[in-house]
Amino acid sequence: MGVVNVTPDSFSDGGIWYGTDAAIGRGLELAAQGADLVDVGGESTRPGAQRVSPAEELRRVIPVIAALASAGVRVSVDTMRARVAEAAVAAGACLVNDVSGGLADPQMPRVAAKAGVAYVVMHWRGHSHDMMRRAVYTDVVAEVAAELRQRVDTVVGEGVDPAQVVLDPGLGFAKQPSHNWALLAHLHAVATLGGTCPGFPVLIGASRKSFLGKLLAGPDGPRAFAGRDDATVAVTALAAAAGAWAVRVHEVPQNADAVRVARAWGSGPGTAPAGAFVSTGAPAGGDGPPPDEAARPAGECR
Ligand code: PMM
Repeated sequence: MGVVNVTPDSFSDGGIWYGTDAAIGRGLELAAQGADLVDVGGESTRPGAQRVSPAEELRRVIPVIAALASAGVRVSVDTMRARVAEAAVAAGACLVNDVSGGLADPQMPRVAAKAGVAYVVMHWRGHSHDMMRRAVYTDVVAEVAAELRQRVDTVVGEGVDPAQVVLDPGLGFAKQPSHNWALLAHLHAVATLGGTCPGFPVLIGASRKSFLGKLLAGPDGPRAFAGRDDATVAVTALAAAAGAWAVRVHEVPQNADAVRVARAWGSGPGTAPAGAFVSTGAPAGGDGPPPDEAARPAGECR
């Protein structure tokens, strides 16, 4: 999943793809580079970010989504607003990526259900302006799994087909670096909602995030965004080998290569296949292969 932030203020690429034409061009480029999905967002979620109006968000994303979809690109919309998701699906989006997992806008699950598209339910504890004060956990893996479980139950209760649900641990969203690393090391627990169900597809968004900058810090402080792409690729390879369904990244070619390496690594005799707990390679609800038997939806978890 390649990222196109049509924003002036996203944390690592804010402003670069802000204009409609620049954003369309970037989306086409990411697709040509091998992105299976292009994720278009019009609202920054970096720590401390303030919200934009619905009208401004629509103005930013809809022409980009319409142009990409009509060019044959599979597009997801990164939004917390039902109204934006609805317009995005009408413009051709095939996945709703809701970083709030339906918490920010109570209409969102119903819109996703009605649209019948894949729906990313990310772990989230509140809006960006003060989310880091909510980064308090005793057992981050168990708590994230339990909170995701509640969200899945809610969205399924609102009519979302469990087979369309993709989970995301929400790296950096009300998470300190140690929380992100713990979640990455326990993707199976995220996928299975703490072992309470066979497993959902999992999306990972680590690309260029500040926990990577802190890991790679030198005497002058955290590594700058531009120097975090190799570490992003390392996370991609490890996440893909652990079975992640997709990774959300700013730079596609090297991450697509890492996914290929992980697949090959798991394909030899006597090895567990990459994607041991989730399907890989095609969006849920898309026209790719159905989820593995292991990746059964929440409806069968009870
Ligand atoms: N991270 C960002 C934005 N959208 N969506 C999902 N599903 N998961 C993420 O981790 C995620 C996201 C923030 O990163 P950006 O500012 O580089 O887009």
